[in-house]
Amino acid sequence: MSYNTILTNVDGKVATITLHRPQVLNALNDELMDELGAALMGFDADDNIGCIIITGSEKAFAAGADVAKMAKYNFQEVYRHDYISRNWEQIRKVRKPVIAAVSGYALGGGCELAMMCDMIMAAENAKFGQPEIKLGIIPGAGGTQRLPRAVSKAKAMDLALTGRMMDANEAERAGLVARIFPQAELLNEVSAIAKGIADMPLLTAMMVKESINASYETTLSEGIRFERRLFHACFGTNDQKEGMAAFVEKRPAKFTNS
Ligand code: DAK
Repeated sequence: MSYNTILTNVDGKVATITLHRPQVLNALNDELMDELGAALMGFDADDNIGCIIITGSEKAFAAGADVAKMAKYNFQEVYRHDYISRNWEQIRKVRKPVIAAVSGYALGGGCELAMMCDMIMAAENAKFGQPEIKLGIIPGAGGTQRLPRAVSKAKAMDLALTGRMMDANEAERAGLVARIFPQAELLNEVSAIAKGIADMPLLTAMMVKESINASYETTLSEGIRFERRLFHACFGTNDQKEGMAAFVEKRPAKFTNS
């Protein structure tokens, strides 16, 4: 499949999607979000893929939604057509692990897209922010909801009300970023992490993702009940039998994703 605004690459069981609108720092427009959604759905459905990486360029993961496009919209249009909700939500349907590998700017919708992934790995030059207030809008793709859950109310208010950027170290300290790597090594390092995840039993990885994501939507006791049910379900998989037999027999496990 060929795309205009993204590049895709498959290496073993790892699929990498590179946002590719270099002339506008990967500003996110309708076409890009449609293509990203299509690629994600395709890799999620592909039994040969175990983990997906979304990345951008050295200078920008994505500098936000395309402001030049947005500038012309009015309330009637965005409300009537439910502006960009349609294609921005696709990533939430992906059941396999998705890693954001962020180098450079992840601003506005770019930061929100990174936060929709299951974890963010950052290069030392990464910069995160929700500068929408400077444009007269509020974050519109989950920034006011996911950011406080990731970094605390105080820091989310600080970022969204001042529009300032936070660097990779601050983002890691605050809990937004899982790990930081030198810029030149980011993709290699994240690919190795993704390969490790893709080599895990897929159904179990999907259950881990589903269960952790459920913790954002439920009470503690309901979340633990949900976790317990999935934990019990693990014992119905061949990979639980294989994983534990391999441990007991002191040999590497051969998972079959079944
Ligand atoms: N949109 C369109 N073009 C952009 C862009 C953007 N977000 N960001 C950068 N560009 C373009 C610049 O206009 C410039 O184009 P030319 O002048 O070369 O034609 C080119 O990319 C290079 O940018 P700069 O010359 O500005 O590069 P600098 O290194 O000087 O500065 C910068 C980099 C990232 C600090 C600066 O470009 C910047 O401040 N960019 C805008 C950042 C921003 O405000 N982002 C938030 C946008 S609002 C929703 C979903 C999403 C959203 C809302 C709703 N729903 C699902 C409902 C999201 C909203 C947003 O993201």
